[in-house]
Formats: sequence, structure tokens, C-alpha cells
Amino acid sequence: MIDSNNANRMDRATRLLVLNPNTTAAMTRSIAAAARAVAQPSTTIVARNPEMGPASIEGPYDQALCTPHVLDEVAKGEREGCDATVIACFDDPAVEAARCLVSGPVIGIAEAAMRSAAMIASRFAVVTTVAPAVPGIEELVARYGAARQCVAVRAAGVPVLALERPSAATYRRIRDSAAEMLRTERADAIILGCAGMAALAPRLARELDVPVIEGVGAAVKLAESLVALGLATSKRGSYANPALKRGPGAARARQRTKSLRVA
Ligand code: 5HY
Repeated sequence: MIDSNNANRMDRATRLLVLNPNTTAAMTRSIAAAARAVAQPSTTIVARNPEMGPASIEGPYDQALCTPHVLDEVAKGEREGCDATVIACFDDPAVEAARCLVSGPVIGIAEAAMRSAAMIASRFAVVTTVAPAVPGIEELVARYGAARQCVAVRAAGVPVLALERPSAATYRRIRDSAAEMLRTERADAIILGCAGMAALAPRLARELDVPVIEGVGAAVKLAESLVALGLATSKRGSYANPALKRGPGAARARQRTKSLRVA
């Protein structure tokens, strides 16, 4: 169990839940590979996706559909001993709600990517998948205080599930969208706006000759740091454990976690 007064955690191995909120197992595997590629040797990556929910998340409707299943998985991960959670979808779905439910840090890959980019580039741009994803990402830019540095969010016109085995044409669309923002928006760095793009980061960085930040790796390293510092989510204010409300949803809510206060 994690408490917010953890002593320094440098000594103990870290166990991270890396949750793909969509239900495409192949994408979960590619996300797991991106997480394990950067994790400390002592970190265990528990990569999962819910059984129920949308096969990909492309806009607000899919985000709403995945939310209850994401919350179930996050609560289960902490019950099973995970120290922190990465929500590996660039819409950061259910991140705030999950922070109310568990004590360990919950990090969305969009927030991790934007905060990391802000420390290495004065101007950065986001290349994502399809047009319906753009307004939600622009809202996250505002929420995370990145509006001054994020100069553009553009969709490459590539469906999320086309990233599983990206064709040469798919790769070119992503690269050309990024290259255009470097040119026309004077961006100094590129963020990949989909968890499924993680494996493309090294090649894009070489070809575009700028830093390319992908959120899975950024979130894993931030999660390791917070756990090593002994930091857990504060349970004062908006991330306090929610009251368990009586009614039809009470049984499922109680299953999620024992930390709910009975109203
Ligand atoms: C993601 N959707 O990272 C987002 C990207 C998007 O299923 N995983 C998804 O297009 O919003």
C-alpha cells in the first residue's frame, strides 16, 4: 500500500502499471515494448488493456466509453501492488478521476510529453492521428499550461489502428505533417500525439533532426522519478478519495477499491 509519507523509495524495485485504455492487444504489446525500452532494470512493467471498451480512442465519445474500464484497471493495479500508473493514450482519458481512486501517481502520456518538451524546446508541436483527436489535445495543452510553447496540434490523417503495422505511406504522412510544422510554425521539437507512434520516434528524430518526444517513455521515467522520491497523490482537495454514493453503481464502485468513503 502506498502512503503519502513514504520514506525515500530509492531502495526498492518499482512496479508500474502501463495501461492502454483501448482494447487492442497488439497496441498494448507495442506500448509495453516502448515502456520496457526506457525503464530501469529494477522496474517491472505491468502492461494491460481493459477487456471491454473501444478498440481505439479517437475523440470524446471513445474517451467516455473507456473511462469506467480504465478506472477498474487502475484500481486493480494498485490492489495488486503497482506503485504508479501510466495511462498510455494521448487523450489522457480518466487521469484525473483515477487520481481520486488510488494513492500512487497517475500519469497521462500527453501531460508527460508536454511537460518534458517544455523543458527542452521553447516551441513544440504535436502530430497526432485523426482530426477528431485535435480539439481534445488542444484542451490538454491549455490544461497543462503549455499554450505559450505548443505552437500547433495537427492530425496526419492516420487512424490509430493503422499504426500497428505502419505502411511507408503512413510513416510519410506523419513525418511530412511534423516537417511542415517545423517549417511553417517554427517548432523546435515534435511530440508524437499517439501511444501507437512510440516506435517511430528514433527514426523521425534522425530524419527531422529535432528532438522527438513520445509520451510512453516520458511517462515511464516521470513515474519512476515520483516513486523514487516517495511522492504519492495528495488526498486533500480535488484528488481526495470519492465518497461511495448509494444506488445502482455502488456495488461496482465498492469492488473497485476499498478506499471509497461511504457517504
Ligand atoms: C492513443 N487513441 O494514444 C490515442 C491517440 C488519438 O487509442 N491511443 C488511442 O488518436 O487520440
